[in-house]
Amino acid sequence: MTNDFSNYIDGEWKPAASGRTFENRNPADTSELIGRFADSGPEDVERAVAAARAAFPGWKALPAPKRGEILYRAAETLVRGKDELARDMTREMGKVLDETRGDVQEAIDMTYYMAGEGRRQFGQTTPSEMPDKFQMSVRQPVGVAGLITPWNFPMAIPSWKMMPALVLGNTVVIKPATDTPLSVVNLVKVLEQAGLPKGVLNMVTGSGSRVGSPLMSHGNVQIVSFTGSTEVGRKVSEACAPGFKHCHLEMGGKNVIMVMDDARIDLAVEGALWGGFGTTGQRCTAASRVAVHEKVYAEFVERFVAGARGLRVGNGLDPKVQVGPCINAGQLETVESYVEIGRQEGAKLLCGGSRLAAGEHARGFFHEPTIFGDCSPKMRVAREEIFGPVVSVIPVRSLEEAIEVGNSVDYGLSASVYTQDINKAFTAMREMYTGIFYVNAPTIGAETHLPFGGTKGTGNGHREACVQALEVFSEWKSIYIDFSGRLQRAQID
Ligand code: UN1
Repeated sequence: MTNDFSNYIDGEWKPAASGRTFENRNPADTSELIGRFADSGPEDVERAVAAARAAFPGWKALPAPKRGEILYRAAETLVRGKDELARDMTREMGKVLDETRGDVQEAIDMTYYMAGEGRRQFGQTTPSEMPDKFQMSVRQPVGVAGLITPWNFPMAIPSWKMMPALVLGNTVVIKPATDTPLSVVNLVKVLEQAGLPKGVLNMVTGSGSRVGSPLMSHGNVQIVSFTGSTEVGRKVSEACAPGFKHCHLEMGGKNVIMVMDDARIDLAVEGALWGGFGTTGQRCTAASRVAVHEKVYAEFVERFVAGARGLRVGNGLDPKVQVGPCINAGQLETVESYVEIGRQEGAKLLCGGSRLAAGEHARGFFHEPTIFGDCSPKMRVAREEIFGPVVSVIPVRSLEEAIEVGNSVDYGLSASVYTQDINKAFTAMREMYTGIFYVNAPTIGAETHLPFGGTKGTGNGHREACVQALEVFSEWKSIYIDFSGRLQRAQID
């Protein structure tokens, strides 16, 4: 069955003004058409922003606990629909069902969390320097939020942005990734059903150039939140700068697992397999580098390679499959080009290295789990984000060297250490300049109630999830109330 999906503007499902559509196909089997979606342009963005702007005063005026109640109802619907939503997501994105269920779960967690924020959103009160004067700070919504979301977490990341924005009283225009619009359509339907007033949430599907660009530079959009590549993030930042727009960026990663000589090798191998090849390596938190102490290097590599060879690659709907396809032809080509770069740089190809195109893999974008060994930290495969099933293993002589290698890249999202020595664990935790750090666990798997984000080329100082997300989507107002009945002059009286 083929479905046509429209934009969602001012509480109505409307095709693109141009009437054009684009196709969304299953990356595990491109003969399966997921649906046709509105191929929108600037005129659709204009209508969506106008609707969001018109809805803002009413939504802002609704008491925050009431806004939270709508989110709470949405979370309950997500819980009930989890399996079906996960299946839709696997069909359009490719990752295995366990992982798409995890993705929906992250959306559920964030929705409940932010529903609770409807009854918190705490400000401060502090004593005044003067008698008979009271002072406090309160959060205020920023206005219309433009959200630009990626394909690798098709429902989780949209909800990480949407839920804090909404509970704080902002209205939203979201542009989902063209590879995974169905999951955002599903999320919008859930919120519609939960009773969100019209115009508060709007969705416009289409390309980055015809939808994303006009959205991020629109004069009536006050905050832009983007997750995607560092290259595009820089463009978002530049588009926001002239209007001093709030801008939240969540970008690339080149995350390292450090395996020390006292580590539990079985745990480290399992962690590297899950961190490196889970989601086909298409996570910004993926463990795409492993720095291994020379004393355990041979043992680790042997077991890691054996594990990678044993991973079953295929259609994520098959419960026996562990690694799904790359998201699209372009991403698969990027992976292939990096395999070639690694070979030419002299990295040792230990397993994988080719796309899979025969039999059950014939109609999808599959690539073998690939490991390069004996990498130097200067190699491009050990420094650049590949966003695919490719891991570079780097031998090191000490924890200090592992930390230096770990910190030597342009990104700073996540890092991990495997060790039984608490002193080493704390040293690594303190010295790794990343936003997230793990001990005896891989670099992936962040939960929604701690801040999520990174340093350097990964982010621009903000964090999402947890209460830190409230900072992105609100502004502080400080209020002084003088009830002395006379003029009190601060710093003078
Ligand atoms: C991402 O890859 O953009 O920590 C997000 C994790 C997930 C989120 C990843 N909870 O790996």
